[in-house]
Amino acid sequence: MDKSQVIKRFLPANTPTPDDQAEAFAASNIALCKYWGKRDRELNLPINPSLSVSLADLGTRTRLTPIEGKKDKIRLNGKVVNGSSSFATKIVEFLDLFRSSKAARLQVDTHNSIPTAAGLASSASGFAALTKAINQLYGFDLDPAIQSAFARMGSGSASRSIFDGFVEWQMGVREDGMDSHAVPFEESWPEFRIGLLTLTEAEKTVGSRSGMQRTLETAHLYQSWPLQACADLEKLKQAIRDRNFEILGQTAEQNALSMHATMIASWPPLLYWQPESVATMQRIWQLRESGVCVYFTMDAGPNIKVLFEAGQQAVIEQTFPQVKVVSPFACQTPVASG
Ligand code: 2P0
Repeated sequence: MDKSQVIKRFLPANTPTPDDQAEAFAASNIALCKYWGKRDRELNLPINPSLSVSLADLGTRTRLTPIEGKKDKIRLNGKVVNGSSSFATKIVEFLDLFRSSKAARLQVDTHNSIPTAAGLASSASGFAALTKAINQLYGFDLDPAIQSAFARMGSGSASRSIFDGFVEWQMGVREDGMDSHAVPFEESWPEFRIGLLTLTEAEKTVGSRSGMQRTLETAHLYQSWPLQACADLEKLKQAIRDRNFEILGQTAEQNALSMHATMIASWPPLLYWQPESVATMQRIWQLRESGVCVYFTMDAGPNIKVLFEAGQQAVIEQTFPQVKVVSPFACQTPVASG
């Protein structure tokens, strides 16, 4: 099914007059149960459900302003982006899903607060912020679950970045994918910490999109992945309900290593690890042996995200002086009663 057909069913027949400006922020997210493999590449429908936690104020802020002229203008972190670059093309193609060919072109100003060197994908927060900004600009007033399904069509992991805190991306079963969207959890976990470790600046040679497709097509080991992901999702949900950090950490670490096992078993092999990645994993396992409750997760790159609770922050900062510690739930203020 074509994504423009799916989206158009939820929009007014004529593109509404846009506001003078719209601006939205979406946080980046780190999956504790990973998304790896698609059952539909046009709509980015996943083979397995996933679960993530958002990265507080690390993410993307995007402003849309209608302009005169025939072409959209894109700026990334204050710098003009070449209109024929893949970055600009992806944004314009996404905007076109929501407006008629006669509608005003837009100035798109997008700022990432994610340290680019940390190798954190900005496509998740990027497409989520863009979806929210489009929703505001045209006054669509779409339900957040629908915004999540739309953001997914830009990039799968963007479906999760529509929400904050712990988030499940339900895989869904419908052909049009409209039941494949994220759902936020009520639970928060103020002591939860994620340590971002930038281990190497080495460029990755294979992106997630083609990497997951290669794994699906060539790794026999991949057959077991959906089963493992579904089991891990349930364990993680229970661990969040129980605030059981050990079970959460164990499950997240094993899930990430299992995903990497399927990548390594692909052909040509996909090994995102660098020597520094392996040394860091071993350092974390040593810390754990010595009684520190610390785990890790990794995405399609060489860098490591350390998982721990506030009580372990001093020892983590001592062990990894370059770590950037994120508190996913620290900014949440309790809702005033009465
Ligand atoms: C995740 N990753 O769950 C997994 C773990 C990378 C490894 O979601 O093709 O950029 O745009 O749907 O969302 C990265 O995949 O891929 C990703 P597309 P996306 O965070």
